[in-house]
Amino acid sequence: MAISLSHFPITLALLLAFGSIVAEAANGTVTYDFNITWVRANPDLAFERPTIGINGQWPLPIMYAEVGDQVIVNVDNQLGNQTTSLHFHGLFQNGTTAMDGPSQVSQCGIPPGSKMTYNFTITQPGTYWYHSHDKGQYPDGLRAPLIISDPDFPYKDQVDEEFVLSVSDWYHDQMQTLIPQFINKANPTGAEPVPQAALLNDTQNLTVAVQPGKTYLFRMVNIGAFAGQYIWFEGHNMTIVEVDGVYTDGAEADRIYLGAAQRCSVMITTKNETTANYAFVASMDTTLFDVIPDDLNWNSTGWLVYDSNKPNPDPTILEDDQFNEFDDFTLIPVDKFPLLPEPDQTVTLDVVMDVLGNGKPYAFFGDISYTAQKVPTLYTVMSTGQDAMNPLVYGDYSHPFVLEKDQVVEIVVNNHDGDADSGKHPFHLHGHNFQAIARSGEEAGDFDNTNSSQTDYPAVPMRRDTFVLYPDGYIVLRFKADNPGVWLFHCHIEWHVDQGLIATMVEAPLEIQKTQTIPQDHIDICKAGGIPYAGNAAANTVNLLDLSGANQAPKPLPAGFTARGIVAMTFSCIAALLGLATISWYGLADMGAASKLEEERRIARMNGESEGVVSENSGSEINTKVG
Ligand SMILES: *[C@@H]1O[C@H](CO)[C@@H](O)[C@H](O)[C@H]1NC(C)=O
Ligand SMILES: *[C@@H]1O[C@H](CO)[C@@H](O)[C@H](O)[C@H]1NC(C)=O
Ligand SMILES: *[C@@H]1O[C@H](CO)[C@@H](O)[C@H](O)[C@H]1NC(C)=O
Ligand SMILES: *[C@@H]1O[C@H](CO)[C@@H](O)[C@H](O)[C@H]1NC(C)=O
Ligand SMILES: *[C@@H]1O[C@H](CO)[C@@H](O)[C@H](O)[C@H]1NC(C)=O
Ligand SMILES: *[C@@H]1O[C@H](CO)[C@@H](O)[C@H](O)[C@H]1NC(C)=O
Ligand SMILES: *[C@@H]1O[C@H](CO)[C@@H](O)[C@H](O)[C@H]1NC(C)=O
Ligand SMILES: *[C@@H]1O[C@H](CO)[C@@H](O)[C@H](O)[C@H]1NC(C)=O
Ligand SMILES: *[C@@H]1O[C@H](CO)[C@@H](O)[C@H](O)[C@H]1NC(C)=O
Ligand SMILES: *[C@@H]1O[C@H](CO)[C@@H](O)[C@H](O)[C@H]1NC(C)=O
Ligand SMILES: *[C@@H]1O[C@H](CO)[C@@H](O)[C@H](O)[C@H]1NC(C)=O
Ligand SMILES: [Cu+2]
Repeated sequence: MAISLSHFPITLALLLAFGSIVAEAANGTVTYDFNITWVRANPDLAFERPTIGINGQWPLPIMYAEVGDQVIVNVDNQLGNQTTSLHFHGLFQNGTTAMDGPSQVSQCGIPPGSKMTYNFTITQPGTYWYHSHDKGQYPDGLRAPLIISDPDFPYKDQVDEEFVLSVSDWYHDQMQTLIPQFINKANPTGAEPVPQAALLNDTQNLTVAVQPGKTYLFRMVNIGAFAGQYIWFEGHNMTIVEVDGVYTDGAEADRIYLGAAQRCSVMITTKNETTANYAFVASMDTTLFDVIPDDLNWNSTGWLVYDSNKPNPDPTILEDDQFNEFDDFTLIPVDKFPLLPEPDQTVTLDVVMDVLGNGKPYAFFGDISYTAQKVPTLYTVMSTGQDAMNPLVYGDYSHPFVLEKDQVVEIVVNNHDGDADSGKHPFHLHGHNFQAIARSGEEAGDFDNTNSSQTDYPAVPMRRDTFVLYPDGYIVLRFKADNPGVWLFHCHIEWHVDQGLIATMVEAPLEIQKTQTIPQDHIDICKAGGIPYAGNAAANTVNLLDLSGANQAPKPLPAGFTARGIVAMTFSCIAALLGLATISWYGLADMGAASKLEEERRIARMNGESEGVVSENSGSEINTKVG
């Protein structure tokens, strides 16, 4: 990492003396040179594994900038065997949608040996993170916090010092191994791989030296792949002051929940005496796991150390009912931005988990499982003229919604994920934060908008960019389409991204054409990777409404076979083959070659055809399915 010298002293001074100096507006340039390579890491001291590092290091550097800065990130992909890309989670990329990061959406994946530059202006303060947005890659280590400091932070007079604190789940296997085992005929129920450990700041047993009688700001970020985490500090309450970059009126909580990708900044005031040290805990939400392995410790402990000569006590074992449930829906933004008016366009998305005709488990909005297209969606916008307003050109399986400039858009998500034990989903929108105007509890059924009116919603709704949907319930979100760009809406559980739980918002495409350009180095990486960068989703540049050859999800189950039936059949077949009593992902290796072949034949017979469309493109879901 190299930070340009002109800017470094300002950032450093701010970090060291947060809140105690008056800084002038920065308007500097912050440059990061990121050489992305494989390194080895063992953060839970249980297993050393290849991990994706930057400039030979892991944990990765935290990115810092200030509101008004120009940020330049020069990425050099030296992984050798995988493409990559970087997404700056939560940044609106207003006017720079090409810098948003998801591969096959706003860029081509950066091939090994290639370089690409991200260049954008910082307009938002707060707590963010950056991560790979390519082929389910970030849980291999390519994720870290991104902090935007703000001379006008509303609580600056109350804060003495600040800490960044990441929480994460951690896997011992690599994603390229886990994804094909997960999206596999041997796993028809779609049981997600269970992580091996929970990490606090990419380690465990973290000690944080604190002084008595001071107020600390903890910027907490869940950079994990899957698990939501409960976080609490023994003997200390938290005052929430920011979620996902949105400052909130101070709200007291004794425990918070951070879904994957969510952020929360809290103020903690230390005690006046140094007679004891206090444990704090990040505890993975085990209701997401289909099985809890016997040897899994789903808690990670740290300590507020008042006196390093005193012992660090074990955390007290607590039950859920010993906490006051804090509901982020009740937060109020400091800016008091009012409820948006009735929507001009409503997008209703039903979350469904099901097997397709190839016997493998997928995730759907309605009946569409997102499938990456041949041409990145943004490049289709740029090369289709007036037809860019026609959703057809983006391919059905990118699940596109074309939004008109400045429309008020409402997204309703109903949770039909049948598995009552695993139905929580943290939904994330790129390019915006949204007003969270309704969220039901569990088992509420679908949202009924036939009789809703503005008065049913908070006058000043909470805003954030990632919001948790509960099992068999709904969420209702609103935003104004005032940021021309191509923005994904997806669940932030990386397994569900891999399974296709994604829709694409194509916002004001004609405006993008008029006001934005694609830098030459972005086009060059497409050329290097042999990826088409013009035309409709099927790379047809002549007949833009001819989508033949566009990538599709595997075919559905043949008529006459219900998903439940095939799951039961596949299940009993596998159970018989492997002698398993219950299907569980944990410890279940891929099937042996012989049984695999038999299984494939059997499903092919049911389909009355050979294997699905997926293999047509590349022979692997990893390349075709994952956005
Ligand atoms: C990037 O890292 C690789 C592996 O450590 C090294 O061989 C290469 O020289 C580095 N490149 C740059 C530009 O630092
Ligand atoms: C400098 O940054 C401030 C925000 O800190 C912004 O309001 C202003 O427009 C920026 N000026 C330029 C020239 O970019
Ligand atoms: C890529 O390289 C890493 C580091 O050498 C290795 O562990 C991994 O298995 C490779 N992955 C693939 C898909 O080849
Ligand atoms: C970044 O973008 C700005 C604004 O478009 C431009 O002036 C600048 O030259 C770019 N810098 C790099 C390194 O690409
Ligand atoms: C977490 O790690 C970062 C980067 O090393 C460090 O700046 C920060 O202070 C750590 N947080 C805590 C609570 O120790
Ligand atoms: C943290 O402490 C536990 C309990 O002593 C130990 O099992 C674990 O290996 C430690 N982890 C790290 C990373 O130090
Ligand atoms: C935390 O807040 C609760 C509820 O307001 C209060 O009962 C408790 O005493 C507080 N604990 C501390 C350590 O301040
Ligand atoms: C700590 O001391 C300060 C200053 O004397 C006082 O205002 C505050 O109430 C004390 N805090 C606690 C928790 O006793
Ligand atoms: C994790 O912490 C919770 C809350 O204290 C406790 O109920 C649970 O037993 C702990 N789990 C393990 C494996 O220690
Ligand atoms: C609107 O629907 C809800 C849920 O079905 C129902 O409880 C409520 O009475 C309805 N309100 C009106 C005004 O019809
Ligand atoms: C994007 O910038 C435009 C023009 O400055 C502004 O009107 C709009 O509110 C911005 N949108 C977002 C999401 O920041
Ligand atoms: Cu999900």
